[in-house]
Amino acid sequence: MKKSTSVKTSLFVTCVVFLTACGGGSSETNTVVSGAIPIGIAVAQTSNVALLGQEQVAGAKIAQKYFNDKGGVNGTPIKLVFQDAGGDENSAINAFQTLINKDKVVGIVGPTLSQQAFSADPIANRAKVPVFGPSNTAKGIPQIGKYIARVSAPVAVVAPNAVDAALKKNPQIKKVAVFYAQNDAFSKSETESFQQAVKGKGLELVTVQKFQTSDTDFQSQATNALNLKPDLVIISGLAADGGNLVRQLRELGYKGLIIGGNGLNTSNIFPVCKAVCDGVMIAQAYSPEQPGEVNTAFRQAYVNQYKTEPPQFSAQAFAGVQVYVEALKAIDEKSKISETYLSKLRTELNQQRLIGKYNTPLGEISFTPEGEIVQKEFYVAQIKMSKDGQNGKFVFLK
Ligand code: 1QQ
Repeated sequence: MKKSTSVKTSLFVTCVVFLTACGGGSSETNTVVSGAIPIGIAVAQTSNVALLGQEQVAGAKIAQKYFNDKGGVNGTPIKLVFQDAGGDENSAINAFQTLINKDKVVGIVGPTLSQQAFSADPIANRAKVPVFGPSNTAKGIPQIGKYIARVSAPVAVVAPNAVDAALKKNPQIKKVAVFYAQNDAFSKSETESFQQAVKGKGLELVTVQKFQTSDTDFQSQATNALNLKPDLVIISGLAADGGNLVRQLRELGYKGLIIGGNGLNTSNIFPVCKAVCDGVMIAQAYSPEQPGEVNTAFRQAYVNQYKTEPPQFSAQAFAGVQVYVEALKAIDEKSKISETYLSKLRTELNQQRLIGKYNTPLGEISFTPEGEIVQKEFYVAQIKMSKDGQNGKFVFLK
């Protein structure tokens, strides 16, 4: 045992001194992690998408403190390395490349949008660096490659719950108008799931209206839809556009139920639609009431810091970091991480993470061999705003 370790160490030294002797690009990863174990977080810290991404930063940071306080990876702390993935594909690609090549992380949690994941994930996959999509819910994410998994349940599993809940609230619903952002992969995927659910319930899909995530004026689409007298509107877009669309539908006199998709799943839409955010229903892959020990600690830490209940995107980012930590512990128990080449560690981490069961704030989760999350519990919440539109909260429906 000892002998093979010292052979490995001397090979490592040789590679560092004579980089080229170790053969091209792969030599870069013939290094070992010394000190705190770097995990990359590549989510949106700027652009409109930061309305969603800032909740992910919060969740990841709480996870870092929680697990390091508990001893990290068998005594070695983790160190989150943040690179801003912005709101578009290029920013996500740059963040991934920096994390992979410069920061030499063992794995990545990111990016925020599926639209970004379809461009950035193949880069990590080729570099053999594991990725957890923390909020990538479009169809096809784990199928991007062997190194791509997600902790965010797909739209096909989550979205239909909101349609069921809307029908429970108002069994008279017959006509449904659907809106979606046609320049966003997640929105296109989610609207498919919503439209299927609507048809599956025998409801009439009276119109499908398209917009762009960069739009601020929805008058023509909203008017077109409202002329058809829908009694349910379903929106698949992101926070800023989605919030504006909700507001304009109400300003045009729409009184029926509105379902917002996952892109509206943040209190950061409250300043956009203010009082008329009230009543919007959104399916959830997380509930603050989840009774497990880890969620209780996560919830407490979040409430202490932010004075409000933790949102789904924070819980999912926490779960991504958690699974890495627990998988790293399992690896380290078999052979010391501090003596394992980074390239080998990344591959082992990719395999190990898919094997375990994890008690996370999302409840117990595990993964299919392809990297799809297996999660048991889903919820639906409805936004409740104060009369003046200054404060709001997500009320979970029974
Ligand atoms: C995706 C999403 C986003 C709305 C999460 C922030 O679900 O892009 O897949």
